[in-house]
Amino acid sequence: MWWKNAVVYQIYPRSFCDSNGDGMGDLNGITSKLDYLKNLGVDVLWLSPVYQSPGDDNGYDISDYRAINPEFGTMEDFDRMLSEAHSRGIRIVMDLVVNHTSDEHAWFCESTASRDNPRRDYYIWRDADKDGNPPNRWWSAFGGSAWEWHEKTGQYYLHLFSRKQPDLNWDNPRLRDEIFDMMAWWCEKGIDGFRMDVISMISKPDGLPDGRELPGGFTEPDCCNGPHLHSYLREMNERVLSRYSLMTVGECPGAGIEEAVLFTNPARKELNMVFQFEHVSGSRKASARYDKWDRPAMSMPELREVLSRWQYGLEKRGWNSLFLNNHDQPRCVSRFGNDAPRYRTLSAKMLATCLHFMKGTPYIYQGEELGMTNACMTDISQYRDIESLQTYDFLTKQEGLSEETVMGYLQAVGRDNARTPMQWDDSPNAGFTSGHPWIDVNPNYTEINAASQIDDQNSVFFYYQELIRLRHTLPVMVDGRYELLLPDNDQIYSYMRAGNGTEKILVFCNFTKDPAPLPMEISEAFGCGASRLIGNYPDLPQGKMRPYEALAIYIGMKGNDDEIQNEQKNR
Ligand code: TEU
Ligand code: CA
Repeated sequence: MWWKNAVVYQIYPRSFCDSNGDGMGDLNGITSKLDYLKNLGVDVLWLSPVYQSPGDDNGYDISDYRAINPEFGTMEDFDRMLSEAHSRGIRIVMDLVVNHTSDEHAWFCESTASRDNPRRDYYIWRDADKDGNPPNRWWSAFGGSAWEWHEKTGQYYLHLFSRKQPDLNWDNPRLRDEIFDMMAWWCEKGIDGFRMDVISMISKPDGLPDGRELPGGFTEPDCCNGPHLHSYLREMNERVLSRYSLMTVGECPGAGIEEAVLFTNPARKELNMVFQFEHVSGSRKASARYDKWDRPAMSMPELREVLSRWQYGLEKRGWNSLFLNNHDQPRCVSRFGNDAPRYRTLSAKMLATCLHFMKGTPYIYQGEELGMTNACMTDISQYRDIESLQTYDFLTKQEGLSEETVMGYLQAVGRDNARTPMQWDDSPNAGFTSGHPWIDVNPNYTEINAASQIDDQNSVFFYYQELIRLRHTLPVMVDGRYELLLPDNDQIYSYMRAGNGTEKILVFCNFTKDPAPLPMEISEAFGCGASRLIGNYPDLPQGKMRPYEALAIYIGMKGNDDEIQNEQKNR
């Protein structure tokens, strides 16, 4: 199971590297940066969608699964990128978006042609109720009703996301056949796995019942973990996944630990791992009328409770994905750390330490390895994400919230924060494009960019490189059992990874800008021959942990200690 030792790097292609000056990242841009990624040390690249798409949801609205969006290049460009990655020992995982297609997909064009078209029920159609209203009051994730009226055939169709993303009807075996054929087609091309977009939503609840009440008279579409979900995944595994050496990760909104075990328990032959969202959904200790937008940030003790529960929960029963960032989340150094210039590098390294020493497969989102921060977009015209734009309209126009309040929400947790161009160097547009970028470059690119970090031993890049190297060389970092330490400390998140024998790693992370009393476990460990694995200060803490200090120490068989210390000396 190669993916248990792997570190995955997520690329958002449109914002990664533009090779032809049209302001849009592309496949040849990715190919040109494979040596950078090899140097970082990552094993797998997960590409957000590059398939043919009108771009309503930046490619998560696919109109042809077997064609490359010309904005990103050609299928030849894709094949070259794939073989260049493989020649460097890097694997490629594609984003599989099969809960819905674009409304410009040929299947939907047929489905809307007539009520008796053979592909009509590839999608989810329902009659209006007696008053002409939708069959239920479900809310779409991007605002408004989850139902769109289709005049020509006189029915509503379901779209849990944008109206240009009609949901597929997975209860239709012929639809499943077409999906599995398409997946096999990509596997035959030699890709190494799939990240499966909102895969927990593909089986809709019988009768499509209204969920909990939401603002605007809508209700929650309770579509996660539906009645046939696991049988569809077992069918997918049997007919496609089991026939190739793949890594599969399901994006599973609504999945708790027990669902995650059902997805990832190897005996069940479904998926290798899942993305759960408890730790990136804001504090559960406060109510929020508008969910992620006005939900207060999670405190470290809350974050520690969630992450620890998942570490314990999947031990010997499944496998965790470890992430604090992706293309839908604000930048972790801004959300969980401190992006003020004085603390940005320190807190970025601290967060990386906290995440990477846990049990599971770590995911690095493009730019996270540089400590890239949230963008500061002050005008709604700078925003590109359909979720941001439709939320802005709903909250200002329907809910009457002030522009200032809503812009504050977007600046804090909007998805555009993750989608500003990768910052390569301090040349115009951060070296991302020689043209006009599709979205503004974060102005701090002059201070935060790859060129200034790849040779700097104190950079965030160098620190991630070392964390990845440690994961590739320390089996206890992959297999060791997780055990929480200092459970009541409200500044320091500390845990242990225990190997079979006496081997263990102790991790200490001060999540605050205030010094914290030095845990006695640190001095005790060094008292019995521990060695420093990595830390974000040049020397060991004396008497207290310093602002955002992170420290990982190794206690193991004597021989290994000497090896580790020699390695340290030689670096
Ligand atoms: O995201 C699913 C999802 O739940 C997101 O809506 C996310 O939770 C939300 O944006 C947080 O505010 C996947 C993709 O990652 C996302 O980019 C797509 O927009 C969405 O599915 C539809 O394909
Ligand atoms: Ca381009």
